[in-house]
Amino acid sequence: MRRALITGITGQDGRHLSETLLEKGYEVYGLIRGQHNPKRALIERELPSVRLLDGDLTDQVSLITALQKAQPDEVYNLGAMSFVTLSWNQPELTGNVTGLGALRMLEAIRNVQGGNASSASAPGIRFYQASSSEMFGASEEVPQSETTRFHPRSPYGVAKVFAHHITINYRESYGMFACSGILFNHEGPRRGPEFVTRKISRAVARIKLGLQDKLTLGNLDSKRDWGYAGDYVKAMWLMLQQDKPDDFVIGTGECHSVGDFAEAAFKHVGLNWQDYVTLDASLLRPAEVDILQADPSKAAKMLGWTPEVTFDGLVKLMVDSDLKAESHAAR
Ligand code: GDR
Repeated sequence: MRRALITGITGQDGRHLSETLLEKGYEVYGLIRGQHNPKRALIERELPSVRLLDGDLTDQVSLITALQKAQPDEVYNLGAMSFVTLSWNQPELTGNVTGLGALRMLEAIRNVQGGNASSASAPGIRFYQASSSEMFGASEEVPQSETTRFHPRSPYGVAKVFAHHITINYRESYGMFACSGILFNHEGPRRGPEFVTRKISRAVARIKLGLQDKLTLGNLDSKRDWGYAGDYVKAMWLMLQQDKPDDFVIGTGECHSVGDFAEAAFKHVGLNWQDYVTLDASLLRPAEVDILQADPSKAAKMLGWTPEVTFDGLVKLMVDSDLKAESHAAR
């Protein structure tokens, strides 16, 4: 039985990836942080066969211990301080967790393998790094591919660039099977309510049910390539099944503005978004990323990966899920 260790197990992607790997027959271990982590109970309820190990990306000994306990064939580093807005308030924490966290895990892998990345008899642990389209930031090129130059616009984006390059560096320095997936925004009902798509879908459901009057947003003009998280975790797994480690852009190739998302979400419940959306300048970011659109042709060609859920399908999935959840909560 193959074994995988996932950091960021309690996040949206950690939960989707666990399900995908469990379906494939993996034994799944998840690193969980903190004594009173409220998400521990969620994982125990939703994914009872996942084995939780205490650890933290800022504590290298805990990573080594987790690797020794899990003895994984594959490590998926999804753990990060992942909310771009918060990264301006806590830039040092962001650098430590999102940037140096990847380095600590790579070093921990080297440590448990006795300093060797791999040998013919011990092929070594395969490592996946969750890189992000935020690394492209203000890049001049649209759409963005694996060869597009990075110009990150937030402490989060800068930290992800470090993690991305250190992953490549460990591959080149030590021959590690280390891959980066440059994932564009991926959403779904499990997305945290601080991110714009879920903020919108939740508000639309609550407005429709009479539980809320208005939705306050920041920049309506920024454009993102939004896909479904359930599709994207499959690409992570595919990357680690290839003959050679490599980096891949993962996205739909389509992009829409925040305003487009709001319009489609309100339309799905028969409402006009302009009657409900108000703007708040305090939600604008110190530096914005105007447009992200993926060129996922390398992933299509080499991994055979294409997304299944369309933009409209994603909006409906999220709004319908929130309508169900909010109507239960209102009872
Ligand atoms: P992003 O996602 O920063 O792209 O990073 P987010 O959903 O937070 O923002 C997308 C765009 O929407 C605009 N926006 C708002 N954003 C939020 N959160 N709240 C608002 O009220 C609001 N109004 C407008 C933002 O300015 C921005 O332009 C996500 C994260 O998951 C990262 O961790 C990941 O790496 C990238 O996607 C790919």
